[in-house]
Amino acid sequence: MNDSIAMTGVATACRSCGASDLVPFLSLGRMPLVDAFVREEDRAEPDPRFPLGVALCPSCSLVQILETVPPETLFVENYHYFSSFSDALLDHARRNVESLIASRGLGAESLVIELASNDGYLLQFFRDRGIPVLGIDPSPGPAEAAIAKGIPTLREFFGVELAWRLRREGRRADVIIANNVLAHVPDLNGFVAGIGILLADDGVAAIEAPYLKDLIDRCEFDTIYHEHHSYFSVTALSALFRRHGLSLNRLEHHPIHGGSLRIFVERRENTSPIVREYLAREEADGLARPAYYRDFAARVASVRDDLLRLLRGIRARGGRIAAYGAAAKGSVLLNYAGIGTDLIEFVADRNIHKQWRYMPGVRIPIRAPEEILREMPAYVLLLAWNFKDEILRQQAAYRERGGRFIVPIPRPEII
Ligand code: JHZ
Repeated sequence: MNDSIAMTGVATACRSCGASDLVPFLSLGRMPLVDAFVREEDRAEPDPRFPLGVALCPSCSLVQILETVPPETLFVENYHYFSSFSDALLDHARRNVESLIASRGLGAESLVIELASNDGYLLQFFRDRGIPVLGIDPSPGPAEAAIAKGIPTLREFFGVELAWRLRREGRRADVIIANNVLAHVPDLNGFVAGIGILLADDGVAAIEAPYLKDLIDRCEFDTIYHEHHSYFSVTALSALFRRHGLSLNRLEHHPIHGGSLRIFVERRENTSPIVREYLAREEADGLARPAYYRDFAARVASVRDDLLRLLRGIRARGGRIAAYGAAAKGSVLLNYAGIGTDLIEFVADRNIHKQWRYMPGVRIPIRAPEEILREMPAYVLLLAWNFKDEILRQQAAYRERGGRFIVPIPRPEII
């Protein structure tokens, strides 16, 4: 990878409704690509960096980043995220599948299509119940892992063109699943139009996306990076789907990834009271108004300052510090705060595709989680704070021996 990657552009209009009065409210500076984990042989090469600024569209309430890095750069050349490394995520996926099978009466005649199916972490549960599936994912590593598991997977980006091709082949989905992908598509309207084309007349799309209100209220600023073009309220989602003849009929609010919405979208309008409640609450809270976001940048800066003070204090007293979770959000936190090997010795991660690489930008080495017990640093900074319960359980021996975790978000805290 070199420095010559071109951005496809800097936004001047909302990527959902097209309004041109975007209101910027946070800049995280020039950020490397957060999933571009650096190989040993590339260590001397500088990371390409891109401006990372966030803005609100007051017309439709979509929050969005202003710079667009080409999807091929993000998801084909530099993507090492495999969903199957988190037990909590697998469990969340299994429960989602069971509830869809029951509520939709799915069987051997049905077709479930997942957009951004990654390594088949979710479709495997449908397949195990004899329900035909098709995965779509452009990332080579995860898509090949899915195919190796026997999950039919198209290694492609999804949009109107692919949706029409499948439909012409006679394939329409009874259920479309799209988890943590809506935020990732630069052409939001093309993607949603594709869902409209591919969905059977009485089908449902079950879509998960991190909830904007949780991000702002809990200061989860490290989930803002170039892979995530959009940050959704229910208001923004409802307007987006309506534009393409689809109705957001039902929603669930889950704790996964720091707070996510699971929305259920169908052709026929049948809006449930909970959707109306969320829309009314967002209106009352002012999620579409710039005032809601006014103090966010100051809160983000104070998390950074408190964390740096804490880490530097530990180092000044001779304490050793490691980190857990070579997460994309970890790359944001470390780079934004300028935390390098002077403060953190290594980052532990279970994902074998990330181990023995380096965190982008700050170049902290990534090792297996077993290193924590072997090295016994006094503190471990929990970069994957969204999997706190699972990771603390797994690291019980480290804590029993006196090791402490630092949870950075929503405010730095030692536990
Ligand atoms: P995790 C990813 O963000 C990328 P990231 C992506 N862009 C997206 O949208 C969000 O997910 C939703 C490791 N781990 O899931 C696995 C352990 O080592 O918070 C991961 O490398 N041991 C698609 O990267 C990292 O931590 C464990 O026990 O911020 C977690 O990354 C567990 C639970 C995880 O997502």
